[in-house]
Amino acid sequence: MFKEILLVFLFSTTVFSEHEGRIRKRQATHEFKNKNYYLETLIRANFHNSFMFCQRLGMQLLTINSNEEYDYIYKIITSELTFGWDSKLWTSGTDLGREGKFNWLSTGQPIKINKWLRGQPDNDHGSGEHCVEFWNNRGSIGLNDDKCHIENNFICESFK
Ligand SMILES: [Ca+2]
Ligand SMILES: [Ca+2]
Repeated sequence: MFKEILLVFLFSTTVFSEHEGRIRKRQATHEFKNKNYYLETLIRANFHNSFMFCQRLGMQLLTINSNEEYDYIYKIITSELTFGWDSKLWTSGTDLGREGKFNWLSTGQPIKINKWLRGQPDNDHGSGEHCVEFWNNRGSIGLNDDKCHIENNFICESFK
């Protein structure tokens, strides 16, 4: 019985991916309430490829559903990563469906938290930015809309 429980536990927290022809093990590195998180800090990908990468791990690109969860992710980024000036990390937030209306693509739910950096989202003054990232803008860290083709690190999540 214990062995079965252990196996279920291992299966639920360990994910595998195929990258450049090699299978690499991915381990969920953090947990908060009902979620596990995996921080992808080796690979940079555009918004869509980040989304698909998480799916291939059996996970989904990050959603943030409360200020509490935001604070937890913020703490990881600022205390455990080298997240210097102009560092960026994708979330699954996007307004591609309708300009100015931001949703989490992974769940289809509206973005309810208000953790935008000052002056954001700005859609790059109308020229078009539709994907949501964490951004270190000269020492201020928060959410920003950016061009979806930019290649960033990202965070995947799964539910326990
Ligand atoms: Ca936009
Ligand atoms: Ca912006």
